[in-house]
Amino acid sequence: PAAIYLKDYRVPDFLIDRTELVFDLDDSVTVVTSKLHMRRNPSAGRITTPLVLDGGEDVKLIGVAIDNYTLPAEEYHINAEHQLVITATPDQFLLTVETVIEPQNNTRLEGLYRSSGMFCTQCEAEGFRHITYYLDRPDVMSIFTTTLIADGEKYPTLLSNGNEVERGVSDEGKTIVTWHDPHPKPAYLFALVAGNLQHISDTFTTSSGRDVTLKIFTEPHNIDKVDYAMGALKRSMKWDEDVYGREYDLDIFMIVAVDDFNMGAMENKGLNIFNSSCLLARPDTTTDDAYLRIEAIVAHEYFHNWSGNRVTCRDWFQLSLKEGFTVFRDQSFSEDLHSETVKRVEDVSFLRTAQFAEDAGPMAHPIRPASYIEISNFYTLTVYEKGSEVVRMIHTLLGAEGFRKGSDLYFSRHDGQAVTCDDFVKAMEDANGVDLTQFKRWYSQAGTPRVQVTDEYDEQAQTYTLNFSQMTPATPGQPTKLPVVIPVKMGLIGQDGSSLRFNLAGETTTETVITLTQGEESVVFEQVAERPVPSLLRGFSAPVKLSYDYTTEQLALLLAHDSDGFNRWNSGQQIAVNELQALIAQVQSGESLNQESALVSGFSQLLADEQLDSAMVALILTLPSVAYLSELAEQIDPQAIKTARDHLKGQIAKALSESFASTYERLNVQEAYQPNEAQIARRALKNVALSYWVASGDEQAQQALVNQFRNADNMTDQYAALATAVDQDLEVADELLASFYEQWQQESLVVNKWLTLSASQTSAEGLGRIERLMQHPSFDLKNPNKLRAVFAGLTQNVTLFHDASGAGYRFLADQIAVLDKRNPQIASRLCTPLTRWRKMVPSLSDPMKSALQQLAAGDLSKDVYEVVSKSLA
Ligand code: HT7
Ligand code: ZN
Repeated sequence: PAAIYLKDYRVPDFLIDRTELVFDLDDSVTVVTSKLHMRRNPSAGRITTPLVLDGGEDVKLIGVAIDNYTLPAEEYHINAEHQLVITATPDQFLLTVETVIEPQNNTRLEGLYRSSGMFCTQCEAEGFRHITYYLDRPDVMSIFTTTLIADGEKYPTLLSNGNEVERGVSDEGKTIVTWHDPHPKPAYLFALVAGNLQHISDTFTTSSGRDVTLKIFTEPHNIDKVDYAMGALKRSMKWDEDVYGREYDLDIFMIVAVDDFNMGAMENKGLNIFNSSCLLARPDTTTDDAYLRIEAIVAHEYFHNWSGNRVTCRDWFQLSLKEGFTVFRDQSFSEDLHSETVKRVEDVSFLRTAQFAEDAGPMAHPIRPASYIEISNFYTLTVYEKGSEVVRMIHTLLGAEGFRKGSDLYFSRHDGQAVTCDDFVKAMEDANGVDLTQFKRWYSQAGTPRVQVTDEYDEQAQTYTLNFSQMTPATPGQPTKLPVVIPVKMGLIGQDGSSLRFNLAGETTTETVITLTQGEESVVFEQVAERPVPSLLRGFSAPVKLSYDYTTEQLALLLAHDSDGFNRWNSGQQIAVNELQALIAQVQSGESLNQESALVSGFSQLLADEQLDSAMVALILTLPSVAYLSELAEQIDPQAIKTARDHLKGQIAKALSESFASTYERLNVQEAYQPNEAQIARRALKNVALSYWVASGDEQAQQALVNQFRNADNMTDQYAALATAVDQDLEVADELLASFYEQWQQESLVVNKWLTLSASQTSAEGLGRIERLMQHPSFDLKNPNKLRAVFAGLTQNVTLFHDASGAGYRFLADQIAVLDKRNPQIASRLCTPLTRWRKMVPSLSDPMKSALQQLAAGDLSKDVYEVVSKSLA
C-alpha cells in the first residue's frame, strides 16, 4: 500500500454546497440515495479534471445521474481504489447517486453498521465512503439534510445531525423522519442512529439565554445508567462558556450509547455517539476512575463542537489541531472541577508511560505526521496526549489571558473553515504579538527531548547557575533534530524546605518559567541566600525527560516540602525508580536483593498525617508501574521488573504493616456512595492501604479483603478487593473471580473487568486460559470492548505473555491475523506490544520479532501492514 504525504496536499477540485441523503433502512439491505449540489472549486484552478468520489468495496452502485440525465455506463467507472470516476461534468450540477449497503455484515465498524439491534455510524476518519460515494475529506464542508425511512415498530428512534424538521409515514407504513443541520460540516461528522431506544431529557440555558434540549439515548436496560453523563454534559457546557466563551449552537444536543465501537466516542455534530463503556455509570457497576473518565470524555466530545466541528481540520495530517487542543481542554476542565494536581499527575503518568514509549518506538511520529499509509493508525497518544502538551506549553508561554486572546481570535477568524496547525499557532502569535516560529518545531519533530541539568552555587556572590543542555534522539526518518522551545517552570528550595527567593532579570520571585531555546544554555539566579535544591519542570511544564543528579536526601526534601504538588509526587517516584532500577539489576545478576528502602520513612510520615490530601497520598504510595519501568529501561526484562517491584512493595508493606492496617480501618467507613472528591480520595487511599496490608502477608488483611469484596455496595471497593486478590495471587482469587462473574454476568461492562482480571491471572493453564476465555459465552469477537478486555489482561500477564518460548507473542500474532479480516482498526491496535521487540532483552527480542515476521508473511489490511512493516524496517 502507498503512503500519502502532507506535502502533496491540494485543494479539492469540487465543492459540495448541500448534501441531501435518504436512507431506506432495512434488515437485509439499506438503500442510500444521495443528492449532492456540487460545483467546481474556483480556488482549485483546474477546469477539466474528472470528478472522483471516494467509495468502498462494500458499497454497491445502483445508478448515477447529473441533473436529470442518468449517466450511461461508459460515462463513469469504479477504479481500483473503489472510487467513482465521472469523466465530464458541468461547472455546477446536482449529482444523484444511488447505492446499496449491508450494515448487518459490516464487521469493520466503519460507516453504517449494526450493533445490538440498532443501526449506527462511525465516519471519522474515512468511514463515510463506506456509506455512499462522496468527497470524503475534511476540507469539503456541506450542509446536510438527512431523511431516515424505517419500520417504526422496530426502529422508533430515528436520529441524525441537527434539528428534526419533518416526520411522516410512507405509503408502505414506514416511519419517515428528516433532520437538517444548518452548520456546514465535513462528512466525517455525519451520523445516524436507528433503534428501539429509551432516553432521558434535560435542558441547558446558554449564557445568551437560549434553551437547548439535551437527550441521552441507550438501550432500555441501561436507562438507569445515564444520569451521571447528563450532569457531566451540563458541567461541560457551562465550563466552555465560562473559560472559552463558547456557546452551543443548535436547539438540541444528543448522545447515544452503543456497545460495539472501535474507540471511546465520536463528536458527530449534535449527535455524539459513545462506546457504552465511556458513558454508562451506576455506583454498583462503575468504579471511581470510570466515573471521572466518563465525565472527561463527555466533556471532550462536547468541546469538539468548537475545537473540531465549527473549526475543523484541512486534512488528516492536522488531526492534532482538533485532538491535541481538545484533550488540553478536557484536561483543564477536569483540573478545574477536581484536584488540579491529582489530575496532572495522572495525565503525566499516562503520557510518560505510554506516549514516551510510542515516541521511542518504530511508529514514532510528530504530532503533525508528514505521511501515513492508513490514517486510523494515527489516532495516537502522540497526536492526542503529546498534542495536548504542546498546546499546554503555548498556554504556559502566553499565560491564561494571552492564551484566551489567542483562542478567541482562532475561533472567530476560522469559524466555518477547515484549517491547519499553522493557523492555530498564527492566531496565538497575532493575538499576543509574539513569534512562535521556533516553537513550531514541536509540530514537525518526533521523539522525546532530553534535558540534562547541572548546577553551581557561588556562596560569595550568592549566585546560583543552572546549566541546561537539550537533545532529541533520532527517530525513524528523522536522524537529526534541532533544539526546541522548552518552558521549564521552576523554583529553588532551601535546606529547611522553604521556597527561596531569588532575583532573575531584575525581578525578585520564588517561581519562574525559563524558556530554553538552545542546545546548551545557562541561567544565573542572583541573591540566592544558600545552596538550593532546584525544583525543576514544575507541573511537568514540557513533555521532556529531564535529568538532574539528585541525592536521595534531596529528593526526600522535595517530597516533603516542595510547594509544587506535582514535583512532590515526582520526587517520591524518582526515589522509587532509583531503588527499583537497582533491584532490577540485582535480580538480573542473581544477587540478593536490597532489604532497605528510603521510602519506608517517607511513607510512614505520609500515613501518619491525617491532614494530607488522601488522593495525593494514594498517588505517592503507588509504586511506578511495570509499564513505566519498562519505558525507562535500556532493555526491557519484564520478569525482572515485576520481581523487583513485588519485592519493594513487599518490603514496604512488611515494614509499615500496622500503619497500613490502621489507615485502612480509619478510612473504611460506611457511607452512601457518591462519586465526589472527598469520597473518591478516601476510597483511593483505603484501597492502596489494603493492597499493601495484604502484601505484608497479615492474615487479617486477607480477611478484610474478602469482607470488602462481599459487602461492598460500590464497584470501586469490590473491584479493588478483587484486583488485589488476583494481583497478589491469593488462594482465594479463583473463588472471588467466580463469584464476581456469577453476580455480574448480566452486566456486560462489568464482565469486561472480569475478562481482564481472568486473563491477567497467573495460572498453570497457560495460554489455554486465554483460549477458554475466548470461548466463554460472555466473549464476543464482534465487540471491541471484549477483545480489548482479554488482550489487555494477556499483555499485562508478565509470566504468560513474556514466556521465554515466545508462545505468548505467537498467540497474539495469530489472533491479530484472524481479527484483521474482520476489524482491521482493532487488529492494528493490538499489534502495539509486539512493536517493542527492539527494546526487549535478547532472549525475548528474537521471539517477539519472529511473531511479527510471521504476521508480516500473511495477507494484511493496510492498517496492520503499516504497523508491522514499520516495526520490522
Ligand atoms: N474524534 C474521534 C475519533 C474516533 C475515531 C477515529 C478512527 C476510528 C474510529 C473512531 N471513533 C472515534 C474521537 C475523539 O477523539 O473525540
Ligand atoms: Zn477528540
